[in-house]
Amino acid sequence: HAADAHRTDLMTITRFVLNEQSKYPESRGDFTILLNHIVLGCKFVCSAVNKAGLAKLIGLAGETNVQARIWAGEEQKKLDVLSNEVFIKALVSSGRTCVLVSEEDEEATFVEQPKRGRYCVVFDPLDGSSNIDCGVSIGTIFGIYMVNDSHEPTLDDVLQPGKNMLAAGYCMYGSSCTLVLSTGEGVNGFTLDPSLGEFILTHPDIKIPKKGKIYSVNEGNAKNWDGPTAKYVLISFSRALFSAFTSMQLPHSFLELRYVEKCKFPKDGSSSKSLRYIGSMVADVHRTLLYGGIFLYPADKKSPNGKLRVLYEVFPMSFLMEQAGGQAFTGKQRALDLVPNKIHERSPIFLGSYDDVEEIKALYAAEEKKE
Ligand code: P6P
Repeated sequence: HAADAHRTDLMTITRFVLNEQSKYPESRGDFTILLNHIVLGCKFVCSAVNKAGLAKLIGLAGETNVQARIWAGEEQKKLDVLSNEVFIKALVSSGRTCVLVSEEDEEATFVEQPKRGRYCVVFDPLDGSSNIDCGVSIGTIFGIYMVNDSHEPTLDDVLQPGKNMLAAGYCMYGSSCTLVLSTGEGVNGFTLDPSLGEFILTHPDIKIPKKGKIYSVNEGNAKNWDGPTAKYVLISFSRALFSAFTSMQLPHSFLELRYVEKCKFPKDGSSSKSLRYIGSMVADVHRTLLYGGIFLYPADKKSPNGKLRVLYEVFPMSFLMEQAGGQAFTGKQRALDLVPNKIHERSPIFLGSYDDVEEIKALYAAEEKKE
């Protein structure tokens, strides 16, 4: 009967959040309604992303029917534009939002009465969309703030530090559609069951391993990295070369003791890290969350603030990492303490397993001491 109970006791994302919200007697169910509209957007995008792949196939086969033509590209809006429209409409129609910030829109959207609610949502409707054509997983990333004063919402309601977020999550569109969410009480993963059209709890209480064996960074940017990152990743390369040709270990005093851990040659002789980099943040972060390790998008000479956006990439992923027992660092401070001045501001980010991020923090601290 236990197995049957498991099969018939469907823990959908709505039911899960209702259970969580029931701990707050004052909650009026608004958050659950808001979340349901975000979930609706994710279901639409999941379907559209899958069709886009299929439509390309149909398109290639010279299919002339209207539906295929729409999807194959002639009339099809770019998927990220389409996804953005769907999320904006879903969030406004929820009647629970007042300020919306999207990666796709230069300006914030202020929701007019009578549809105005208490929540501010910052989101990237389709992050990594350049990867659609090669079938790499992409995703929607979102964060939710409570408005300071629902009568006069302003940009200040979204220019808050990430630690003020009430909830954050992402939905990854890959071989399956997985929604990972935290409302501030841990991290849970839900997988879309297409036959039910429901997200079912499949990854309860996700905890990131304390230390991992994977580092995830675009090493192609290495020539432009600043000191600590380059040393963290590249100095080990010279050790590798030296050791390979001389079968000796370089004396650590030569390489400055502070650069203790290396991605490729940890000092303590433990196994080296592997490099895994997909170039789609949701996919790289999801693997880091489940397997452990560190994801880095450092500042570099070309982009002094890194590439990733604070509000709807750095903050939600940092929120999830902390909730799962990991941490997130900008090179200067805890990522969630950052106070953005502009809605599309960027920041360097190092996030993942607690111990791995500690290593990069030590490198930056050492660099600071030298200055
Ligand atoms: P790069 C995708 O374009 C994205 O915004 C993130 O999803 C991803 O982590 C990053 O950029 C990849 O950037 O410079 O390595 O191609």
